[in-house]
Amino acid sequence: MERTFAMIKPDGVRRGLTPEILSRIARKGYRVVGLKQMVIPRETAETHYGEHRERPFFGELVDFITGGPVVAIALEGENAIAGWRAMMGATNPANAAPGTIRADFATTTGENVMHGSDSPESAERELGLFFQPSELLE
Ligand code: YYY
Ligand code: MG
Repeated sequence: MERTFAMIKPDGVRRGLTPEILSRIARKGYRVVGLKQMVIPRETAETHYGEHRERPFFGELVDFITGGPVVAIALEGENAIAGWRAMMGATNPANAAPGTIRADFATTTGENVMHGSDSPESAERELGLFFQPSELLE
């Protein structure tokens, strides 16, 4: 069993995609062990996306991700980290496989609806950044 951090970004929440995304998670069989809607504090967003700090899109990325409520989700399941990345699809929706969330619901890299941790190390770090231990199910 593995845990990963998934997040419906502000574009997805604004467009009312939360039920669709949660339904896909349920159909896949992942267990939701943490869930909350929140506006991300700027400092948390900068930490979350710290690996991109030097990239030209960093400022816009932080503006976007803090610009409205997100839904933070802790997922549990067999191979959940890679499995959730596969369900999301490629970062650029133009390259995302048909049937993935980004292919089905997004058109631009900047507003691509979902986040998912990319490794066990990221998953642990991001879950710790967004959830208190007491907010997660056993
Ligand atoms: O993990 P993932 O979200 O698929 O992509 P990352 O390479 O980690 O980039 C994080 C985030 O940054 C991406 O979802 C959109 C944004 N971004 C961008 O706006 N322009 C790029 N050229 C690359 C990434
Ligand atoms: Mg990433």
